[in-house]
Amino acid sequence: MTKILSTIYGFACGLLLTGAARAEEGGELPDPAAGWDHLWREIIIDITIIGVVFGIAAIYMMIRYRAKNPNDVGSAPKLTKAQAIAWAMIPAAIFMADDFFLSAKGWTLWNVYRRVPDNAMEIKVTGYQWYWEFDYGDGVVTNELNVPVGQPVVLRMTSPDVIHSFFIPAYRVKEDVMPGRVTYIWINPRTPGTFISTCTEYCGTAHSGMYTNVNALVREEFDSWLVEAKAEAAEEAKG
Ligand SMILES: [Cu+2]
Repeated sequence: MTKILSTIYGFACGLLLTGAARAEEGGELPDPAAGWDHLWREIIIDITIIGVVFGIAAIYMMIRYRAKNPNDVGSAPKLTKAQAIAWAMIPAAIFMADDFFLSAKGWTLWNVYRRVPDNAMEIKVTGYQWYWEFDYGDGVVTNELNVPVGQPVVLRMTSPDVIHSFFIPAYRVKEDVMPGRVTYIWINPRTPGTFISTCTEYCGTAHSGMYTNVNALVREEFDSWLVEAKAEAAEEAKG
């Protein structure tokens, strides 16, 4: 039995150490999406190991201490008070340590999500029943979101009608978009491509149609698009 306990303890220590070592990696600009994936994998690994250890212990005890005939009343050795407390507290402490460790990493990641990099480009997002509008300034407004690769982008979001929620699964970001308030998310597009964004707060009849593309364009492509769009907007403004 002490062997099982020490094995569990060994697993927990191993998790703490590898987790701490990995947390020090990185540097440059944080990538919320990568951080999210990392934490997700870590939680899955943790609960799998803990589940397997406990599953094995449970099966072992079911077989080892099963009733051999219907009149069996069992004859477990009495535990002293200290032993009973230790058996309850030590495994609980191991789990709690892992839980605290994971929540600490969760808070660290949350700080990454909430701290917008200084060099972030701002795009205003408005959620309407039932479409999205993206405002890049100087009269440039689109219904698909264009972002440059390699540049952090902060989305400042609001709505004139009801509560929506802006979700870009590929970037692991989601935030409510509502009247009378400006909420924000920031993303760090790393690879060119077309991704989906969608409304994830039921907002009326055509809610399910309230999705659009997120186009991550290479820098030069984005810049020339924006220059052109600004020129067009200026032309229109002149009438
Ligand atoms: Cu909506």
